[in-house]
Amino acid sequence: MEVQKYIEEKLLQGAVHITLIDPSRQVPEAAGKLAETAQEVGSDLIFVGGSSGVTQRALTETAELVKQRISIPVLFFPTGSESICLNLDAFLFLSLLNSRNSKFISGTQAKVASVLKRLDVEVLSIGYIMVEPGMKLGEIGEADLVSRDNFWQAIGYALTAQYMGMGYVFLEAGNGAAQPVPAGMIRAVKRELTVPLIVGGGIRTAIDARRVRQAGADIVVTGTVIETAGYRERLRSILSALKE
Ligand code: 1GP
Repeated sequence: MEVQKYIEEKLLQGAVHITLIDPSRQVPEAAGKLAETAQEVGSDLIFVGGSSGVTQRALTETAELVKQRISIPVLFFPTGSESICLNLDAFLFLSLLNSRNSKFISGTQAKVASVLKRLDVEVLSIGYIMVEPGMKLGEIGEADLVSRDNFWQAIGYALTAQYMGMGYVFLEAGNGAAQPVPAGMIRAVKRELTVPLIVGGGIRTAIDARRVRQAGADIVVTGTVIETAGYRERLRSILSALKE
């Protein structure tokens, strides 16, 4: 099934959860195991990517081992990496709308678009918006970060994504952020949108997940939590807060 259809169907049942696996944080076998746990506890999709220092080899091997061990869709998340992975279930076609560098808005995308077309890879178009603190992802993407209290700016970028025809809006606080995107901002953005809203960065506990979901996130991404001790139980409690 197409990934987009799969997500649409999942959204009809409630919140969607995505586990982000960073190939630079563990060996490929361990990444496969993490993905298996994520699927077991109820994650709906896996993103592979999200790191600056990942080698092409680590990325490819991780992607392969993750694919082998699970049946939920695996998507390539191309932020911050020069490496690329084309053989997954879909490719996140991200445009970092608040970057100061046009390379992250459409430049790199223009270089890979025809390859994706020729390989007939499914793409999901996403308006990616970096909110403070943005962390490493914000730095690499040369983002002009949306301040945490500037709801109007977040709404402006989110509607820009929607009016440009993008399928999803993604509010990102950054990998490893101390706190998620503020609930008030999520609520304000969600009120204006008709496309699904993805929220990621800094979501570590069931309380965070519930707050983000209740504010209006349709899709919630967590990464770091799977790299910490007791991750199975932590992820399980995040999932039950999201799916309750
Ligand atoms: C993916 O950056 C997030 O959108 C993941 O962030 O590692 O803080 O969960 P965490």
